[in-house]
Amino acid sequence: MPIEPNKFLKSLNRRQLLKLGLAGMSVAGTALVVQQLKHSSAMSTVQIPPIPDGTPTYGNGINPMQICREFDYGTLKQENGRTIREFQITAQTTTLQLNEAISYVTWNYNGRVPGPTLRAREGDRVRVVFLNKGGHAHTMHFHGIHPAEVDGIKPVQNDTAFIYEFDAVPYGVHLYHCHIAPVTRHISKGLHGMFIIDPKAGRAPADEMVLVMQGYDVNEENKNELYAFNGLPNYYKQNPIPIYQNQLVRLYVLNLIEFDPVVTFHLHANFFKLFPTGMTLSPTMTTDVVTMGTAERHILEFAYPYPGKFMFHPHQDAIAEAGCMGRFDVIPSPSVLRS
Ligand SMILES: [Cu+2]
Repeated sequence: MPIEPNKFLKSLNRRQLLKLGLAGMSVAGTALVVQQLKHSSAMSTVQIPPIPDGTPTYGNGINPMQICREFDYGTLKQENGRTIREFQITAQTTTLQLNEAISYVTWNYNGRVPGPTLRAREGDRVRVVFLNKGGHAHTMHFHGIHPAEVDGIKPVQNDTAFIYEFDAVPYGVHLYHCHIAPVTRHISKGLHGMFIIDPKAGRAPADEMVLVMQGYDVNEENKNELYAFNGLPNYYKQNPIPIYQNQLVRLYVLNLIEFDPVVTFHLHANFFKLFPTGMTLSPTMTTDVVTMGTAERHILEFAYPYPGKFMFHPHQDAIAEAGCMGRFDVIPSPSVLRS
């Protein structure tokens, strides 16, 4: 059974916290990092840079710098010898400030776009308690293998609830989204998120991160005017994500851009190993650009040998210029962390 974050934290002394890169971080930030690390077998080898001071939060409290490394492992229960992961999801309607000029009414899960990154281990039983407070009929349709009655196409009316329960198979990077017609509208207004199923044996320790690509059809003309990684246009362009030089980064990348049939994901000044749909334990290719249709998702692994700021973006450059643009800030590991 995985270690609960708070118990695990209390068991660490200051030196161990320093090795994890956690000393000096807020309790909330620390808990997130430990949640992220608790599946890895050699946690102390991964260092996570602290969130830079002054990193802004916009809109309805979404902080992309925080949610890129945030994973929801649910509440663990044991029933009949099986591990159950129970997740609580509420559909809501909230306004999000997309930039200085545009505020936009989103339909979302748990008040954020994208919804929480749900994470389970292969073979767990997943139970999602879905409450619809969104004001419209919505659903949760998961990608994966499950019975028809929990496929998430039957409308859940406003002010009602539904429980989706199924086995977490197969391992990989998956997703969930609302499946009420027009699905383009329900997804692009924000009802989507990532669903990661870890392989039983886990993966090598890495600085793990989620990037969900999304388009905003602000004018409701079935065409996107703005694009974003993790909800807010240009956020990571203005606030580069700090990563450590020479440390393995594992990106979970999902394309949920409606109305544009395909985008690529391109990484500057580097190459990445590609694990298609996260369904392999060995990479199938090494490249610096991967083409992704809507709902396609992959694991990308890389490390940066040189410090500095490096862009990532779709190479449909009009889409990048309309907000789907970010940067990594590659920084040397502080010497205190090397011991
Ligand atoms: Cu919906």
